Amino acid sequence: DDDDNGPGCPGSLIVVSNRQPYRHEYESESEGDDGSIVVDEPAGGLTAGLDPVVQEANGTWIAWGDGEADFAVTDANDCVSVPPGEDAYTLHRIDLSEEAVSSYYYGFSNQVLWPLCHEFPDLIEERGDWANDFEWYRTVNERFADAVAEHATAESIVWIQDYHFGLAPRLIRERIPKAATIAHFWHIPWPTPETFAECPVSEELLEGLLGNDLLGFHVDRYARLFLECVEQYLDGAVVDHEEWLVDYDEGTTRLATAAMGIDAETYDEHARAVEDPDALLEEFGVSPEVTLGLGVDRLDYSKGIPERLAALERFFERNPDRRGEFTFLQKATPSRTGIPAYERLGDLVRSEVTRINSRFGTDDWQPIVYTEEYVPQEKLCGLYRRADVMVISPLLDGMNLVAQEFVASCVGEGSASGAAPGEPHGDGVLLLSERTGAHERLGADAVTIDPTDTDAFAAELETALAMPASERRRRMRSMRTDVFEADLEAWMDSQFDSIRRLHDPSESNDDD
Ligand code: ADQ
Repeated sequence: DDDDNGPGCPGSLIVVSNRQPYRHEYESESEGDDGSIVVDEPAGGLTAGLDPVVQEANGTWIAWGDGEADFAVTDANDCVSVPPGEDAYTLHRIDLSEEAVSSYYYGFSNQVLWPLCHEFPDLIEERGDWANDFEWYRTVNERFADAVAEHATAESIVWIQDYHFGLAPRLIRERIPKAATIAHFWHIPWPTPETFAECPVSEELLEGLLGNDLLGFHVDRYARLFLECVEQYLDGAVVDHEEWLVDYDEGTTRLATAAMGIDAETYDEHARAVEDPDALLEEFGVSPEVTLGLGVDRLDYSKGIPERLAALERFFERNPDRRGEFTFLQKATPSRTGIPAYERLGDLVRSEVTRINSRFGTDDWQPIVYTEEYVPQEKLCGLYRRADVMVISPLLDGMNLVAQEFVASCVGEGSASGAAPGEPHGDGVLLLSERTGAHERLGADAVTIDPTDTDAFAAELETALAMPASERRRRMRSMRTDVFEADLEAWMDSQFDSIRRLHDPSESNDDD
């Protein structure tokens, strides 16, 4: 790649995220080791994508330092140089007590803000003790802001990731030179004003976020909802709905949308490297003969997994000829375990799978094969490649990267290399919920579903399976063009462009 076109950061970069890019662990003693340290590298997604950018910028990354060996390898200031041996940038780890994690992360972040932004306000009430959670959330945001202040100069660009840091922008603003830039990307949806009324700390949250110079969302809709919420819930804020600007407390926050992408080439390459996708199926006990439906999600109530199971049941009711012929493989990763809503969801999903399988299953065929096993990325790409239909049915999802991963992995036969959308490609069909950010990008070529309309959902599954090969291929080619063009690097570039324009509005690319 040409350096000039890469996502170069226009300043000295300080990334703030909950998750850290490198995790140091003691090697397990069963391997006969006496405590030497091994390092987990960024596994995928955002951390893996940002890591080279921070390396190139010789920047700083501030994150929660989970992992047992973290503090054995950091200096007195909790900093360590990464990647190991290369020392390209500073990783500053924030050590959090168990109580802090339980309240800031499991409590306020994931039992107040997550359900709020995904339109499940009833779950906030279930948490009950949000006031204590919020105190910890503020404390942790302060500690991150203190850490930023240790590194920031007037040239710094502080780039904050996600909903774990809603208060941090203002706290950082109070602590660092005025000329430094603070930008933030909110990876999940923004709720409607009606739902936002259920936010127990609406004013403080909005004030916190308006400490940013730039606030990014995946799609325009979330940015507009944010502006509406500011207008309704924050006295003294002046909202410019045309220019997407908010003036508040002597500062101005600009909103921008940038739909996050994936490292499409890597998925394409992994998928091409799989020698025999059918053999993968056998590992899961699925006959290589079947027509394959696939679901891949974190076990989260926002992902619409029970709704998907209901649609599958309806599909098998209506299509007896598909019994024995079509199998749905659902890969689910337990997530945020211990939170009651997540435990209930896991129980419900497992019992529904069992019930549907006992209703339709035979000695040598199960309609749904469900696994919570860890599947490495290379194999996941093989499953995406083999899938005849990929089902993505969230009730609400900021973007949904799995949809893009499926498309990038949908490679065809007979091509050894060459990751590009036009290379021989497969003809899997994407069933995609209209309530995902990804739908704004892929909706025209995916088969659109409303996850709550069971009959229509089941009918769309039939449509997908009956679609002529030529149409499947045309749709896939078009989706691949989007996924390869608007990839992870383009997403970062777009953020950095927006930052450049904050300082010099003439540095504008194609404005929309
Ligand atoms: P998530 O809610 O985690 O992310 P998503 O974007 O689909 O949702 O997935 C994140 C990553 O996890 C993907 O790389 C995917 O491959 C991996 N993953 C998910 N389930 C898996 C499984 N069962 N096995 C293996 N890997 C799995 C949040 C927001 C999204 C937004 C992203 C990025 O909720 O809307 O797209 O952040 O902004």
